[in-house]
Amino acid sequence: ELQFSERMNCAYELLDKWVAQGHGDRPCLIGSEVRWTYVELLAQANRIANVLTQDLGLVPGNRVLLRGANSPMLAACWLGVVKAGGVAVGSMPLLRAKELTQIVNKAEISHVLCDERLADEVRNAQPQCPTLRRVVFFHSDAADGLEARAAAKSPQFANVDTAADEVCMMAFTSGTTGTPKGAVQFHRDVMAACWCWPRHHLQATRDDLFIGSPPLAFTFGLGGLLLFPLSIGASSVLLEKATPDVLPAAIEKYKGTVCFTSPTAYRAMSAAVKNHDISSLRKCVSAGEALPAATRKLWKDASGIEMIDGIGSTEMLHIFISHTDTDARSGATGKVVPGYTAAILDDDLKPLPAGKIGRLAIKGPTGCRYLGDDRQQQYVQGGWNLTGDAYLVDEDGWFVYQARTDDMIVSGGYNIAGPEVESVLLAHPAVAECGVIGAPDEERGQVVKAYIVLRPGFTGNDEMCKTLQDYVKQTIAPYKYPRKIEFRESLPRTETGKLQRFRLRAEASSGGQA
Ligand code: 3UK
Repeated sequence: ELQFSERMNCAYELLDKWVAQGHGDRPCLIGSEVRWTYVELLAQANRIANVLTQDLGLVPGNRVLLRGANSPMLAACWLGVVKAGGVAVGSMPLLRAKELTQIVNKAEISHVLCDERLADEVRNAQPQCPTLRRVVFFHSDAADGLEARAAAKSPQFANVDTAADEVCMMAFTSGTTGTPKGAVQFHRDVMAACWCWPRHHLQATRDDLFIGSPPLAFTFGLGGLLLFPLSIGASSVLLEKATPDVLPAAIEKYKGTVCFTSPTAYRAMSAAVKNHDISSLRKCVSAGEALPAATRKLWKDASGIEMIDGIGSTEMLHIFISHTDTDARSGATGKVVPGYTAAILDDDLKPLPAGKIGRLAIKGPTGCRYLGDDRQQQYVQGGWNLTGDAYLVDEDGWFVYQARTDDMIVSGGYNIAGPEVESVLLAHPAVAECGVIGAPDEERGQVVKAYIVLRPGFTGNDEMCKTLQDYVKQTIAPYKYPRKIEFRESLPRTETGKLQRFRLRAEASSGGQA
C-alpha cells in the first residue's frame, strides 16, 4: 500500500533512511570523476543544505534553480535543496538567457546553483531577474564556489520537517510551443512516482546500476537516474555526455544493468553495440516518444533485450502506462500502471469503447498542477489529466499510441496518425530516422509528407522515393502512404529527444527549412 505520514521529507526517504538502516557503505552515485557511497552523498547533500541555509539565506519554500549537465554534484544539489525545505527547479543545460529569464521570473527563483561552465547564460539573464538573490557555481575551484563553501560546513544537517503535501520540486515542460509551463510536485508525489511504476514494471533491485541519457532537469531522467535508484538503495551513473555514440562504451565500462534513454537513441545505438560488451544490461527503458515496433525489434536483435516502453509526462511526474519486459506487445505502449486509472474519452469527455481512438485521460496519485497558468484547464478536465495524446485501448487493456492530438493528419477526409506511417518507414532497411506530418494541400487539405534520413550507403533519389511509397502501401492502408518525401541529413529534435514535428510542419507550409 502507498501510504505516507502527514509530515515527510522525500530526501529522508531517498537518502538519510539508507544510512540510518546501515546501508551507507553501498555504492550510490558514480560520475566521470567521483564514486560516492550513500554516506558520501548524504554528507555532500547535508553540506550543501548548510551552505544554502547558513551562507545564502535560504528559507523553506524558496525556489532554487539548478543548472548543469548530469553529475553526482548536480544530484547532491537537488537533495540539498529539498533537505532544506526549498523547491528544486531543474533547467535544461542548453537553455539560453531568454528562456532562463522566463523560468526564473515565473517560478520567482531566489537562488541558483549552476555548473561554472554554464555561467554565461545565467549572468546574461541576471539583470532581468528581480527575484534572484544569490548565484553560486559548482564544479568550481573558486574560493566562493560551492565546493569550497561546502567543505567548510558540517556533514550533518537536520532536514526541514516538511508536510508530505508541500512543494519540493518544479519541472518546466519541454513543451514545443508557447511559454514554458512549470509543473509543481509535492514530497509525496516524488515518493508515489518511486512506488508505482518502478515496483510493478521495472522491478529493479539494490544490486542494479542505473545508466542513461535523459537530463535530471527532465523528469524522465530525474526519476530514472536519481529518484528510482535511490528509492531502492541501488546505484546510478550520472554522465555529462551520454549521447548514443558514447553510451554503449559507458555501459561496458561501468557495467550498467538498467538503461534509460529515448527510442531514437536505442535505434542509433543498435548498430554500435556489437563493438561493445553490454552483457551487463538487464533492462532497457524507452520513453519520451512512441517506440516504433521496428525499433523494439532492432534493439532486441542487437542486445537480446525486450524493451520496457512507457508513457509519462512532466505533469504526471513519470510513467503511467507501460510494458514489463516479460509482458510486452509490440506496437502498444503497454497497460496502465497499478495505482493509476486510464480511459479513452471523446471530445465531450465521455468514455469510448475498446478500439476507438480518442483522448488519453489519466487519474492517479500524481497529477498536473501548473504554477499559475491558465493552461491548467486544458490539461485537467472533469478530474482527468488529458495528456494531449490520441490513443486507443483494446479489449485486453493494451493502450496503443496514435499521435499527439494536434499532430493527427487529416487528408482527403481520412484521419491519419503520422507515427503509424513513421513506424512502417522505420522498418525499411534504408531508413535511419523519419518524421511524418501533414503538409498543406489545396485539394486534400493536407497530404502525408515524410522527412527521411537514410542509412549510410543509400541515396535519396526518385527511385528510393517510389520504393518507400510502395513499401508503405503494401504494409498499411494505401491512403496513408506519403505522397511527398523529402530526404534530409538530420531531423529537428528537442533536448529531450522528441521530434519537433511543428518545425517540419512550418517548413512544409513555408516551402523551405525553418
Ligand atoms: C509523449 C510518449 C508515446 C506523449 C516523460 C517518461 O516525455 C515525458 O514528458 P514530457 O512532458 O512529454 C510528455 C508527452 O511525450 N510520450 C512520452 N513517452 C511516450 N508517447 N509513447 C511513449 N512511451 O505525447 C506525452 O504526452 O516531455 C516520459 C517519464 C517522464 C516524462 N516527463
